Amino acid sequence: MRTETPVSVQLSDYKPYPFEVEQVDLRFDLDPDATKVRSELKVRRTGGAEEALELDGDGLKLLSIAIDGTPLEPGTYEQTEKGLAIASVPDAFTLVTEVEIAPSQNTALSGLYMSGGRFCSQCESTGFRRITFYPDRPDVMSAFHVWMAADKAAYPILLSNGTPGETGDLDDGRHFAVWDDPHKKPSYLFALCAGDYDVWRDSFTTMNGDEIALAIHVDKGDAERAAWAMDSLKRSMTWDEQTYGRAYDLGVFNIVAVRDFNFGAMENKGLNVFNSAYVLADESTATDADFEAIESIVAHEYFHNWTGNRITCRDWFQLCLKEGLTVFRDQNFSADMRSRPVQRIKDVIRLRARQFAEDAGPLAHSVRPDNYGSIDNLYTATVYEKGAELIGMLRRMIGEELYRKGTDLYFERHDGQAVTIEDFYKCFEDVTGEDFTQFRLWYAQAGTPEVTVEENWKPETRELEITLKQKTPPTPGQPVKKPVPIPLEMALLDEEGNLAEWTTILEDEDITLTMEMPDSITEAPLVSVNRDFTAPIRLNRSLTRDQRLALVRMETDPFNQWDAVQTLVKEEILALSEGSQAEPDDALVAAHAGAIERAVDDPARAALLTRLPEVGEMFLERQPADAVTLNAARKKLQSALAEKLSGFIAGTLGKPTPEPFNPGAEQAGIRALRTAMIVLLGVSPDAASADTLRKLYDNATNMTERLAALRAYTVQKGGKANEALADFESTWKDNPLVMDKWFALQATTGDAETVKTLAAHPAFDLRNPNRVRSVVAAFTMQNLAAFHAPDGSGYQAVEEIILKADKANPALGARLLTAFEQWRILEPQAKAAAEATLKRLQAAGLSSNAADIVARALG
Ligand code: 0A1
Ligand code: ZN
Repeated sequence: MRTETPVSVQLSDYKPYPFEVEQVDLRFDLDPDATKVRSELKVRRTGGAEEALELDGDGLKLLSIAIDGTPLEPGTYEQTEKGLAIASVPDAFTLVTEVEIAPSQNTALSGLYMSGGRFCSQCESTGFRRITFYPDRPDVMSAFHVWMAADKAAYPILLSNGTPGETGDLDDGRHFAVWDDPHKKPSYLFALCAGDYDVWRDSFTTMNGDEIALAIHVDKGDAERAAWAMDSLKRSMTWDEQTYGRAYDLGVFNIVAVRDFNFGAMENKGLNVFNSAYVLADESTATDADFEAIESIVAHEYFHNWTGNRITCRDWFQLCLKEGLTVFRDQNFSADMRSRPVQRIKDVIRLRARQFAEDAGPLAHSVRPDNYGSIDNLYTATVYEKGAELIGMLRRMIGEELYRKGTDLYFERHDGQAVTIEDFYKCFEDVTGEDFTQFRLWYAQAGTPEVTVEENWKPETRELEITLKQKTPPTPGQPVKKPVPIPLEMALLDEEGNLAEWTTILEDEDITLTMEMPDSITEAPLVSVNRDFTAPIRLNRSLTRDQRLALVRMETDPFNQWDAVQTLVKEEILALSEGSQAEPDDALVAAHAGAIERAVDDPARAALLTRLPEVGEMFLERQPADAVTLNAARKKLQSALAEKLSGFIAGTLGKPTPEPFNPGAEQAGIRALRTAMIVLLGVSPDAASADTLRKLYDNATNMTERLAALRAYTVQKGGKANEALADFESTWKDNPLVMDKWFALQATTGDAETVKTLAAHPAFDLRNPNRVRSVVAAFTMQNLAAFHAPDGSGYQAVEEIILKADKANPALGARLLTAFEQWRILEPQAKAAAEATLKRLQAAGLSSNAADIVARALG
């Protein structure tokens, strides 16, 4: 196989499609090996008379083609690998094509494919062209009418977008169903699912009084495990009405859970398709993290109905228009359902871990890029998470009221349209009278701005001068950056609390603020910067350890209080890893432990305070990065913390876990603190801790604690934990989602040999993305010391698996390869081994998606 790097697509090349598709009629004759798709398109010319009709098509077997009932003669149309072109067409006409596809052969999971013996589709972003010939671009919106037929016994439930119409029986044991979607939509939102499911049903009455039938379709026997997803859906529907004034707009809302899926879920109009990992949950099989993820992903897909579906993207460069805004909406939903400060901390952890790393490496790109090689590779932390941060900054700068006015105007002005980031910001310019030209630089410039804070206290005048400077580092293709507007919530603190609070918008390269203190203030107050993480930046401050300790004590902002601990701990791990300090500083460990103990009344926050920055986060701080040394230093500090907290750990775990189980925030917070203590037990020098962990594992009443105990026990006992791992496997071998956790647990705590053993396990399945990710992504993203082992063993362990996965499923292969994005900043041995691996992969032949990642990584 030859590696082909994709040709770059440019935003500046955008041209409107020269035709309108007024109506799409699709007829599916479903068969796993030979599905026939008949498409009837009512087309009207909107561009120049000379324009040819060009349709996308990928891997389709064309059976027939006709315009206005007349079959096209060979030579009057051209069929290529990319689609179909008809040079001469009338101004208004009906085009009918018939094609054949083989869903059972579709391992890429894009287009129409089989999963667990059922038909399932995935069309974002370019899957529809694998189903039929069509202008497969988001700015072509049309009304879809679908007729489908399938074997009735094997596929009793037939679903598509919109509302159900006629159904009936056909010859040969087949049956049919009709679906009509009254809302015009782009092809990427088309969906079709057919199979035998168990269904969890409910209903919802909208604020307009409309009754909506809700249904979640899952594997046989799993219906009750969809109850939490259903509950989350109803709360999302209420929240969108109350917060954004948006009601649902069809009589039915269907969700289908599938085992084989490339992403988390997909917002197809009226028929969301979910990775089953984000639908199914109960206390014995799912962790609190799973319950939380289900809640937020169900909300995310539901919110897309307005931000993505009713108003969509003009082209894929505008992906952040729907994704950044929808992530921002789901984050705020979660904050309202749970705890706002805790949600903020979790969002920032995710942003720093994934997006900051992306921004600092060879795959860096702007939130709204102006070119891309492969669209599948644009579903990134930058587009999603940084995109959400930008909406958050916008809201903070204009205030909640004007933000709501702006979104109201956006929904009113652009309903039914495919638009751009500029269209979105024009709405906010119109309601505020402000100019967002400079703010939009955030969308165009890649890289994380670094803000340096300098403080100068003048005791004689009691003036504090604060200088803020911004600099965005160069990124591939963008050597020089302009200043962006950075809203920074700030405060001055002393032992009594806040002396002052304000917001500064740093618009230029630097700014100096002078604060005059009253007579009573004789010492320099502490400055609290970027409270609540108002801007997605990196802060650069040279504070003494005493000042950092004082910040931990005095911070009044919950986010910054947590972050002060993180910074302190990060510095300590770096010092330990660099050998400038042999053992953890006792005063620091005591301060850390004290902060945790003081937060005990808010257990979710206390749990977050026990967290030590991950190895990957420290890669950004000191380079070249040595994962092995950093990991050892981190563990040393974690052990010292465990020792210091031994009484607190025993006290926390000595209390019974809350019963009966409830997945809500209150109980989840208590379990979060308990599992944080279990993690610490796993690294505790106390000889009895292994026995305690084994008991916690055996006696756990929920998966959150059972899994945490098994993991900590594995960390503590190493190879001697096999018996417990075998016990878990024999209990859960028939539950794929729980077995994914079993694979991931070992991949994140073991080494290269562990990965090889897991890949040879009979239940390892290269065709199932969840299973592949549970071994490969878990190892490469959450076990950096083993993945970046200087002898290259970690790279070797995943190389073959990635190559094979990529052959079957390019989207999966490409995503797994992003783990190599930090290779350039590694210590010399790992760096050389990573480079050699990337070059070998490139030479071995990759899909064009994967080749795009590797070419940019090697860049
Ligand atoms: N729009 C979905 C994400 C998604 C993107 C691509 C997919 O297949 C290639 C699937 C899902 C979301 O934001 O949830
Ligand atoms: Zn989305």
